[in-house]
Amino acid sequence: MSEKSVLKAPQHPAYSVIEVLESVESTNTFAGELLTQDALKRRRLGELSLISTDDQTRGKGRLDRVWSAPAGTMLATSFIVRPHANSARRVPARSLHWVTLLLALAGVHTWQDLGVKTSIKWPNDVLANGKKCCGILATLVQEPEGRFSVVAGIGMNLNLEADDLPVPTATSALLETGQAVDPNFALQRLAAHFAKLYQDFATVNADPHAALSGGSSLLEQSVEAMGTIGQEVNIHLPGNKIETGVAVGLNADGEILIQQPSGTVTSYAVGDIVHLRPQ
Ligand code: BT5
Repeated sequence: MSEKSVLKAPQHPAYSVIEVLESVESTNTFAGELLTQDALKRRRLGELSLISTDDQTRGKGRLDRVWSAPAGTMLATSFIVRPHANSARRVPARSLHWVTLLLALAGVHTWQDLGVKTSIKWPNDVLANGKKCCGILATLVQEPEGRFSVVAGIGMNLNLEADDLPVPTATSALLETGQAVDPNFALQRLAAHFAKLYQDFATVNADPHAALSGGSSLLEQSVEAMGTIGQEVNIHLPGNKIETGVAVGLNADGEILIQQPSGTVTSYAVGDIVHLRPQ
């Protein structure tokens, strides 16, 4: 076994603050506190900052669920996005929900760099071979001065062995490729992909239909990377409701479109999707 590599702060000009922590309860909680507690620290965050660790001890999922992995096996990174810090661009508060998809796409590109083909499961998972290798949790935060920012966290399962998996539906880069991943390489790639996607999107004033510098729009890139589209799915809705249908697309608000057996197409902004026929 090679020696565990120490996580170091990557260099990237898009980020005002890049902080790598030896250990933290939750990078999302840490980032949220940076945004709300100290005006001086908050101003230093600029438009983009990131916090990362490979030892997260109380990781959060959605709806009070837990995100967990043994120390040293999973890269936990939170991006702090403050569009209002850059007066040259217009990313209105109502467009901030797109940050989840921007981060999911950055995750897919990073896994590609690691030699693993992945797809996005709407709204916030990245899957490899139908199993979850990344989870994403984005939160809208109102700063004390009134402006809205986003904390978007991603957990990447890099070097978990089969015995380390917290749930049987999880997988890791090590399990998919048989090769251990250098977390510094993964973090450097993730930071670069997210910065490029976010900056491209901000440059077109957060228009999901506008062509980004890669050629296609955010909507087109998301649909292309989304394994959910074309799948027969169950969508579990708040209040224990379940709808079944075929996921046929995303609308201009990033909501999933589900076609029910009757032919009616309904859009959903939230919900847990279960793919009924794993890819
Ligand atoms: C998520 O929630 O998948 C969001 C996970 C976000 C984690 C990142 S790490 C950096 C940042 N800081 C944080 O505190 N959080 C973010 P959800 O869709 O609710 O899925 C949670 C479910 O995924 C759990 O109930 C488990 O079933 C499963 N799970 C937990 N740990 C996992 C892991 N390491 N790999 C795969 N699945 C896992």
